Amino acid sequence: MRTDTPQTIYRKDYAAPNYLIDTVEMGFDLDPSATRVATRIAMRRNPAAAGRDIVLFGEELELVALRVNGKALGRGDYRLAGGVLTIPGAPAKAELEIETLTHPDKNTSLMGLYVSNGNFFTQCEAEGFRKITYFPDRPDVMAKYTVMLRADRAKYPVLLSNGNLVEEGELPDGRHYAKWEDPFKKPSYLFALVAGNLVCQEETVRLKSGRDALLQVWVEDGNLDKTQHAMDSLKNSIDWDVKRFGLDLDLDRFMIVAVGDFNMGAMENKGLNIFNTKYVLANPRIATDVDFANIEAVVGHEYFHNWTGNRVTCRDWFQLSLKEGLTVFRDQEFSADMIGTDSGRAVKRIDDVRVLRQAQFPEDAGPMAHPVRPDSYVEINNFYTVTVYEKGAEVVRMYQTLLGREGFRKGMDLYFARHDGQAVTCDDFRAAMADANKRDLGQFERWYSQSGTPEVDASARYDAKSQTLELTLEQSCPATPGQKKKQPFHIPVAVGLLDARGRDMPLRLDGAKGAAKDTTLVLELTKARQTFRFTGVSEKPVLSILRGFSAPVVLKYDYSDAELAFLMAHDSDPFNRWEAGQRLATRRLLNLTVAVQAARQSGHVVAVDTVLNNIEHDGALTAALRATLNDQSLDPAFRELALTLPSETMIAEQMEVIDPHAIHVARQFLRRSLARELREDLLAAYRANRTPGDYSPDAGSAGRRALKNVALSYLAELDDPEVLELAAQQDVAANNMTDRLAALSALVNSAAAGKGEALQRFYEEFEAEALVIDKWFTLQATARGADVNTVRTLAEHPAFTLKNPNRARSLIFGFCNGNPSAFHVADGNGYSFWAEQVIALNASNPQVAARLARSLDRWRKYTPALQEKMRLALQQVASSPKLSRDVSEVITKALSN
Ligand code: B3K
Ligand code: ZN
Repeated sequence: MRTDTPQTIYRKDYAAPNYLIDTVEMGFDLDPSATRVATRIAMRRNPAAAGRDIVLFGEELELVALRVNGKALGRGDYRLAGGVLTIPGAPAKAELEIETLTHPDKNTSLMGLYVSNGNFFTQCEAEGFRKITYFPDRPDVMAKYTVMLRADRAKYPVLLSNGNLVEEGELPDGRHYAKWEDPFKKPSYLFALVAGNLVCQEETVRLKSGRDALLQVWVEDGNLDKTQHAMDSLKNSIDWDVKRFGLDLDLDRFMIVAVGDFNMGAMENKGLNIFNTKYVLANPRIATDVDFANIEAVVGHEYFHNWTGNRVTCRDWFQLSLKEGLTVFRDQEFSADMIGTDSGRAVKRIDDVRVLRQAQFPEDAGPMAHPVRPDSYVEINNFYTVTVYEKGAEVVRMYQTLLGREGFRKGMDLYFARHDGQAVTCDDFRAAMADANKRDLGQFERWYSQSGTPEVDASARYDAKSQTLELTLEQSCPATPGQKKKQPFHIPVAVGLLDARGRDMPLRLDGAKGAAKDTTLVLELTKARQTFRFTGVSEKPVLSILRGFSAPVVLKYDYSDAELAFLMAHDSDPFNRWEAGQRLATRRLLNLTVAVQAARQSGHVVAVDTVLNNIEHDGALTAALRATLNDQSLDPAFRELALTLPSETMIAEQMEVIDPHAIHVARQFLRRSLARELREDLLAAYRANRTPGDYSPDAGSAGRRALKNVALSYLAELDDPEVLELAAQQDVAANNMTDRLAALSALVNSAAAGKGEALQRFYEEFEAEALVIDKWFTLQATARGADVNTVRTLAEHPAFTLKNPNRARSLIFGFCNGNPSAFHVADGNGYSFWAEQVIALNASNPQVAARLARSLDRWRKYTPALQEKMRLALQQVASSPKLSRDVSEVITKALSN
């Protein structure tokens, strides 16, 4: 446990490494209780560096021996303090030999070398390599690695590391060895080893270059019936990267290994990707449509890192979005292309924007707000955030929006031509985009340096006489920690105009040459306020602004309800078509929330429902949703999204002061009234979208299931016997996890008598499937009626453990982040529970603890009574002993910003 006073690291302090490395040779004698690691590093002084010392990082290591050019160093020859080992006065060329001991079975942080279910795994990004050996563990030190693994053959028959297997054989005492060589130089964070009792599905594929590559998916025995989808996704990723970006696999062998204990989703180690089982294992029995889609996305993401991250890596961790934002953008495009259809692409886009708004906008508005390229950090693991990833991906997407697909590709080509094999910065990427397209992207830099979500206020004036439309766009950005004032961003705003019949009008900007032909124009907003004049606008149009969500901003425009319903029915841009419905629903939900609060305040004893039932009925929303639900020309997946109301978190972010309970009551009320009014339409959609026959996870079938199941979830609000019978039947008859879970969820969230038995049956059937039991915990933690006591009881269940990150997330995060009204219960019990869990996790796994710690980020936005209780809980964590750097940073920032 690191308990030293946390230090802040600043981007401006970057200095090149004193020494560069050519080769690294490592020998591992693997043993769960004490693994000996012998490392030989060929170093030479970096002519570009100012300092002369050899600087190595190490954590939780026993140093056994240290030699420079064959000479053993004594305690007087080096300094060791605060995890930094410094060797002064070293020669310009140094062969460094280091022997260390680590204790993998005691490693509960899951960083460095650790044991999961008896097998060895590593996780080195960001700074885990220093838990294996002393090393210049920073991404701008790239080297070629040769790795020798030795272990007991019976217990650890499989020995894997990066690159190619060059030798293997027997050793005395039932041990064996395998030697691996990685032909590419890489930073230490991409090092990996796996040793254990594993089996694999493998396939040889012919690459574009004509070479053959061996693809393998490694899992524990008994899981080979769950690897096909990951293998297919990998092959599709390889093909896609060649087609879209001309990037081929550069290795003879590419491995994916699944592990049950993992802090995040997956890791792109060169040639040896290590994955959370959640993003590998799938078959219809255990995985939902969403799981199948996520596996495709994550397999793609890690594979795409091979070029964007591994061949070209980050100079320092402040540049993390250089590889993450870009690779998320690439995986988003991959998933969209895999669906293929325009409407499928739109559905994917809506999904991605939903994640951004649900998680990144609040981050940008909270105490942990940071630019896409942060200026400082205490613990880098805290900066693997939705801002660096998802907002980072939006920033990359904006290049494509501004430069066009071809221009973007030219920029990518130049980026690789210039920087292959290097560790570079976000500025280098931007320069490649600018130079390849001969564009000035100077102002675009602000997307990297300024935090906060910009707001764009739009207003329009139509002049019938001159047939012109003036669209004025005004941008601003709220203050964020450390950044009071912001400079204007370079914002691409895609705009369309609809005529009275809902058709796109051809667009022409004042002064533009040629006839109007495009129906969407990308306006470039670069000033604080700008007016764009459209000419030849023959009638007063309805505006469709920010089509496709062309920039990660909040768009304010004074739409009338009628205009929104019109856009929802007609906009040719599917994103804005969906968006119009969301705006309408948000408006309604906010009004209802205020009504709930008013009813409570007036001290009425009448049920809030009675009050809500009396407030003016909103026909516009119901009618628009009915029309969408019944519009057979629309993709079922799109209709499902249109029917899904903004989440409670999303509504909360729209409020000046968050009142989670009122939001919950309002949203439930609206769901129930919609279910009542649309009952017959929902039943019809339910029946029409069944997917009989063998299960297939393709987007079309998944979309039909999604629509059918959202219909079921609405209908279950009615608690009527006919509907509950449908759910019960589906629960018994389902041939796939998507339908099974949807049925169970409908039952559990209703007043159905048999829900207890259904839950029990589900548990018994899937007891041996950890990933399904995770779903079982989440379902109950987020169920209507679940409270702190429900979760405390579940935490006592024999299947629950805080030590497994997936399990901890399923129940604890499920409740704290996924059940806002129960978590924010007035007595503050949710917060006490949270504090206990953060403190418990802090002792075993700081990274996971710090994620949970962020559940109270937005505490200052809540009602005063809740705020006070949250502050106490935060202080309780702050004052607990032995706080990790990870948790301490999050809590300190929450309390101070
Ligand atoms: N690069 C890893 C994330 C590592 C997280 C370290 N705390 C996975 C990914 O983004 O592909
Ligand atoms: Zn990534």
